[in-house]
Amino acid sequence: MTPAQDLAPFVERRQRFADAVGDGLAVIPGAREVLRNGDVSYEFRQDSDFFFLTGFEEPDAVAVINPSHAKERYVLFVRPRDREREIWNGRRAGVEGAVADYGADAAYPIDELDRRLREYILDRPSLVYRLGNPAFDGRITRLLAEGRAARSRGQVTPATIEDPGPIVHEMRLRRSPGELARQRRACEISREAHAEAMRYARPGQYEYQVQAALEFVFRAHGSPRTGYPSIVASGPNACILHYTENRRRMADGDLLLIDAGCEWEYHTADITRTFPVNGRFTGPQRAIYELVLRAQAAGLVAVRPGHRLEAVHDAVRRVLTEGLVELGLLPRGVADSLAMHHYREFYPHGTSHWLGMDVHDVGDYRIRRVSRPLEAGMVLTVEPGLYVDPERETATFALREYSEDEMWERRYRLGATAAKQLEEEERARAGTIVHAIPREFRGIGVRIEDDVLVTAYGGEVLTAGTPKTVDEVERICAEPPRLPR
Ligand SMILES: [Mn+2]
Repeated sequence: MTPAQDLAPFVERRQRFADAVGDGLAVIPGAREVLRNGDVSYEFRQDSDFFFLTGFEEPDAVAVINPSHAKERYVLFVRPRDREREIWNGRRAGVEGAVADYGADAAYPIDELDRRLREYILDRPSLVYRLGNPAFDGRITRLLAEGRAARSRGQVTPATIEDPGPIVHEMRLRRSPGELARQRRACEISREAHAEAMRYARPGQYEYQVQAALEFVFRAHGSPRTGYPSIVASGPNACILHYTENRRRMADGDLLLIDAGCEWEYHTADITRTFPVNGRFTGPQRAIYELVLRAQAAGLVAVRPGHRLEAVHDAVRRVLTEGLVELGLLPRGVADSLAMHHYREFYPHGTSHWLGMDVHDVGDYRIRRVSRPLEAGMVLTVEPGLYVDPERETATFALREYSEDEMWERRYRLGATAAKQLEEEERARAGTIVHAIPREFRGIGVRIEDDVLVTAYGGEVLTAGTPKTVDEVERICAEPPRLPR
């Protein structure tokens, strides 16, 4: 089997990684197959860090990066060729392919891993391995314990374990031109799929039928899989943030919230659009929709190199709060509603996450506790939303100002459960105000999400062109679908 990809980017990434590993020994396990039922496994997808460094897509592989070794600086441990197993389960590169097609200095059958690692750790002061992998940690512990016997005979074995996560994740956070091209392709296909979903949906259909149309477009363009389970949430389901059952029958007058993106060569898109199933927003739907749209526009403007990530969230919640006050959804004025975080009743999630090989991609959001400045090459989402509980006639707001930063610190210090309990107590002590939720807004859930590249000049919306204004949305909803229904 010949890999379809160019090896150069992987060679370059491994070189940068090896520079950081220095005289240590890095062990990077790939993903393993997980049994689903009977003889069936869950669909396999390679671990993102492992793929980033190797380009190798098979299960049960381990990469060893050993920069100070005389010959075997990059070694792959893989499943060996096996005619019978390959007839049942598909082709394998084998040790030959790992060297010839993936650029390893040497390759061995995965069964030889423990024996070879025992040799490799000798005279290596540190082991670079990410603890927290339940299928692998025991092996590493055993290896180090056995290594002590070698120490007693005077040989050096690793005295420290270093986490490769921060090294690899900082590399993944800033997109190279090649990575960006993949990211753009995922966004492009996903844009087409969202547009078709808008054409396709109509009252009386089930959510899964729209999901099928959407994912047909992904697959027909050659995307191997979605980046995460598609959320196709109509009517009150839009108020369930990670709704993935997708089996409700859609009614006339419903909004449909779709949060879905496809993967393209290990990069994923993440787009959310909300549109009326019958093609026309009602007055209250439109009021909420346009408010979320204005908030998103404010968030997009705040994406600039040098601006902190939290500036995006600040811009979004200010606009949302102003609008919520104006629509009568909040009991107090804008300043109080922001200081008391009352908008959280309707906007309980954050505005952005990193986007890349994983939908919630790696990379720190804060550095030494301070929100991170954006840099050219980073990709993030901007995704404000408003969700009005379909069942609650009133909402209770605590009259208590607080800082979200302090709440995070506290959660870290006390643990989530104790922090939550303390927060409940404080809420109970503070006065509360019960506010009636205008009936016309109940059950409306809207989210609008785009993917944005930070450039030297500002934000470039990679998902631009996905219908978004009220006019654009209503126009495309009126078009006949391209897929049969
Ligand atoms: Mn998202």
